[in-house]
Amino acid sequence: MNPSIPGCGEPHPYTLEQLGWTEEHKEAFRKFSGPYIPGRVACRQKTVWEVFTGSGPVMAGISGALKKLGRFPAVGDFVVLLHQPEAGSITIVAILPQTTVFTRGASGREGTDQVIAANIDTVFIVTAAGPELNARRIERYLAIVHASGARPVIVINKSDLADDPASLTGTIIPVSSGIPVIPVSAMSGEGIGLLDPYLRPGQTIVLIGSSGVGKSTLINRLLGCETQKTSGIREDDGKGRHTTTVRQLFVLNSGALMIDNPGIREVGIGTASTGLSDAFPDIRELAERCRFSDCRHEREPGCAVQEAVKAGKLSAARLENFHRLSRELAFEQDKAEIGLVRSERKRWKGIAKLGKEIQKARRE
Ligand SMILES: Nc1nc2c(ncn2[C@@H]2O[C@H](COP(=O)(O)OP(=O)(O)OP(=O)(O)O)[C@@H](O)[C@H]2O)c(=O)[nH]1
Ligand SMILES: [Mg+2]
Repeated sequence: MNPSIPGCGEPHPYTLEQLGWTEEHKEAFRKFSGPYIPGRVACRQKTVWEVFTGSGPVMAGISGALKKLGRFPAVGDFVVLLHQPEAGSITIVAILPQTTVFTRGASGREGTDQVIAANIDTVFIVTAAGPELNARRIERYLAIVHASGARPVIVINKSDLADDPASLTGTIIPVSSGIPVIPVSAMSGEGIGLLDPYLRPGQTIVLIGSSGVGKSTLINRLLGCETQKTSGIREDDGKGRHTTTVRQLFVLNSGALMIDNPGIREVGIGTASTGLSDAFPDIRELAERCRFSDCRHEREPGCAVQEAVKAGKLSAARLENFHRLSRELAFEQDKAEIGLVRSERKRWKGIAKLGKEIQKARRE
């Protein structure tokens, strides 16, 4: 038991700096004075948020104004709390500006990406030895992580299951474009030290990856205790079988902050085209030599990308995945645009209605 860790004993208060609070946050918070206190969202349970403040964790709801705006704080967000001891309530009234926003990719009905976590420095894309190890899946993850602004790191877990652990990186390095690829065993602890450079105090890391790759086992290893449930027996949420069902932020022994996630079954590509371009820098570079600047690298004459495939310099499967993700991106962008038009139309209808009411009131 480590009593300084929530879940391993009594939760201790962390200073705001230990929670990743920077000069920028301090500056943004300056306009709030009086009964307001800052904190960082550690967990969300439907309509209640667990927030770590400088004097310990609190449970809070959100203000009606935030609800109306559809602004729901994400795990990792720095928020402003209104503490009213006489009413016995603590309410989140504002979300401080986010440095990075990591989204699920697929946009919702209103065309907005679903936020997984905010203010993330590094994303550990966790995969595992065995059939899970798949270059195409990693390309997809890289595209969404690049779009978030956070730094990606690829972690291949369960290296203890591989006959030749060194060979694990061989499948992934060709698609990683210089991104670190680190084989580890969360179970035995092998290779865990290689993650140290990313686990500095105040740094925030989010774990993403399919269910069962060992994200929670990795958290437990880094916490030094069995806080997160990891058993092979899983709760069925109707969409798949996940052991972890809520997103949660932990403070590690190293001082880094780490967010565990329920396994992601399907990640959408999102709406930012920069992510796709950054995940395929080889194609981006080749495309500069295509005859046509708007070449789609399909059947166009003078296509340097197709030529590279023919010459065996670029894998056909990689190009095929690039095409698949590009189509998805175009679809998501269209959906987002339609969502924007819809919400704009709704806004104008509201303004028109208000105008009519004002005119009517003037006549009366
Ligand atoms: N052999 C081996 N098994 C591991 C390792 N890490 C995790 N496991 C096992 O893999 C199973 C799944 O681990 P979890 O940590 O629950 O996986 P998860 O990614 O958190 O899964 P979800 O919460 O469903 O997303 C458990 O039975 C773990 O004991 C490892 O390094 N080696
Ligand atoms: Mg888990």
